[in-house]
Amino acid sequence: MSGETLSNLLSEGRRFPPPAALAAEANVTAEAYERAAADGEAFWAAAADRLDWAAPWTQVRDWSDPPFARWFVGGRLNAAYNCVDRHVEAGNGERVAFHWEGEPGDTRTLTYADLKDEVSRAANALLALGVQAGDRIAIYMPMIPETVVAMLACARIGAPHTVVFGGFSADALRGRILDCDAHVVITADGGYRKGAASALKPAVDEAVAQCPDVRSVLVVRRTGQDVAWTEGRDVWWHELVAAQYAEHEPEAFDAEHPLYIMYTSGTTARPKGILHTTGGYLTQAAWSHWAVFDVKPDRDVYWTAADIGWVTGHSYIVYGPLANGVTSVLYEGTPDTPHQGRWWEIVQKYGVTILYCAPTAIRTFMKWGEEIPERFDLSSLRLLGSVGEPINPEAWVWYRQAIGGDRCPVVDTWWQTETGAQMISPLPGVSTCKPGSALRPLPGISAEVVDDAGNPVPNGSGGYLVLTQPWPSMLRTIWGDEQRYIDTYWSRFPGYYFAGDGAKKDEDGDIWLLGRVDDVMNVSGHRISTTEVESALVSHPYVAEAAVVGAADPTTGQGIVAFVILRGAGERAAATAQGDDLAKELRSHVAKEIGPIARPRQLLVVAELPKTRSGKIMRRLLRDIAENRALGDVTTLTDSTVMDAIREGLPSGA
Ligand code: 6R9
Repeated sequence: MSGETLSNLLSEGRRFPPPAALAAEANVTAEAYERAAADGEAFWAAAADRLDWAAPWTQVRDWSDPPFARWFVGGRLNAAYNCVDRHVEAGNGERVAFHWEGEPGDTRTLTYADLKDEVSRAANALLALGVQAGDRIAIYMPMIPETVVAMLACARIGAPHTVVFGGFSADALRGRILDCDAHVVITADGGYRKGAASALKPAVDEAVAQCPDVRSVLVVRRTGQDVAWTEGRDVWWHELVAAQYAEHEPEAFDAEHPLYIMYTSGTTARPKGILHTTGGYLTQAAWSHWAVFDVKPDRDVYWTAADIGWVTGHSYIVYGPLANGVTSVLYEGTPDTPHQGRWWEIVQKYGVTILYCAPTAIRTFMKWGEEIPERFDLSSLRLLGSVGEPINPEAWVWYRQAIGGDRCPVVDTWWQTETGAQMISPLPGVSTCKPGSALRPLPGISAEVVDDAGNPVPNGSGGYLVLTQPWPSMLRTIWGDEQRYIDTYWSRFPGYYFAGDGAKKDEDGDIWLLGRVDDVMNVSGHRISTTEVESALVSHPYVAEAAVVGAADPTTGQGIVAFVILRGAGERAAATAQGDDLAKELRSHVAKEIGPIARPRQLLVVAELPKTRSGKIMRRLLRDIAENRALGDVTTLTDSTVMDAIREGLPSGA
């Protein structure tokens, strides 16, 4: 990826400076930003003061044995105490921690005082089940308050949790339970999704049947649906937890005590168990949440509209917001149940001020049309965030205008399961935003874009994103596989962490993420990122969402195949024009926007795209279709029927 890379994204010229009122009161001002960026380790030492430590640390970071880092050496703390008890002790027990909204419309409000009681009871319940510090616990739950309570109860007694997304199969769950050798599973009978009760317990039963070491399954009753019951192993949450004392004395653990394992898919079939520890993780989750979202705990109503089974839910539904003592919204269900305005109804109802979600959601809302959010009062919003994939400039601008009333800054935050917290992002009171760019590394973070040989590229060029210094919330290893940790992240560019993402620096040195490096196509020797072609397609008024893949081509090496979802205008045009004309127009539009080399060889209109739980398009499966192959592994798809629908809609021979 060098000078040959085409430069459509870099011609994006729109600029959005911070609103004056927000800048004047911002948690991080321009002056503080300059100072922080120059501070190095002292910056993180100050950030760690956001937490309550039971014993002080003696060294900020220990990088004497790279790539194995230790942060806040010798410090001791309890993550749950920091997220819950200390806010109650400070007199904020009556502050709402979560406004929870169930999909069917039932609601619950949990104050920090409520949360302290619930977490203490759940911690006592886990102790009653024989759990000890260091034991792993698997959590397979819907988006209900007990999920947060379960995670914090684990943290409170030093038992690392591994949350497995409720949409994953019994197979996926079993693999994770076995990999980290969890002996206890916390689950629910089911949860509500798309207007119906969706069972979870049967998948646990199926998974655990082949996990001989699982001795207890703690089950929350959410939907009331029938469940099979294994006496002696299964325990109802409402029986065991409710019977416990609401007092539990939190024990302080070493800063490097494991907090959780989050599995993420790699290039091979076996998922990687990303290990996060306590002090550094909580410091960076709390600091980034405070700085990037400019949260004011006494005023804001904060909402990360993501699943807790994704790292975004860990850092920005649970640990970051709670460490900061913020009021959050937690929503169980899907955005179009019972109607396509559900999110906006929730924003209006709770007066949400800060919203954080994924580009895929934003593009879906674009497809549904701005008339839907227009029906709701969204004037409480003051800041918007994006995470999970590169956000196309058109989607960014739509988000700012249709949702943010053209007054809310949009922060595009780049990070990974492995980084634990946000790494590259604008700061809303400081940065002039550019649609589609995550801009600069946050203070205390060192990122670079390098060429094949590991040398920094000049401004205006593209390459590979690397992190050149360790950071507090970095993964410590891959659970049970140190060699894989070294090989995957630290071997491609010695001394640097290789993120696996392509990126460009523009003329100002600002960073534009281009997607995973395996999402780069090679067409007649030209390297073209899928993100650039997708952004060109989404900039056409007919297109809501696009996924682009490179398919093997006998003459050009790879040919560009585009799958598009139409917006209302596009659907009307498709009804009047010949399908071929529409495809031709869109292909020409890409040629005009980027250059003739980027004109898709083939363009298919589809109703849905295959996505993972975190909203990432599974281009691998689309490539299978484009190359006429049998489908690869679909276990991480949120909805496996999507692939059948795409195949059925294909013109014969495609
Ligand atoms: C938090 C999360 C990590 C991968 C990452 C990159 C993509 C995330 C992005 C982004 C462009 C952003 N990604 N945020 N790409 N701009 N703002 O998503 O973690 O599920 O581990 O995915 O997601 O490709 O490498 P995870």
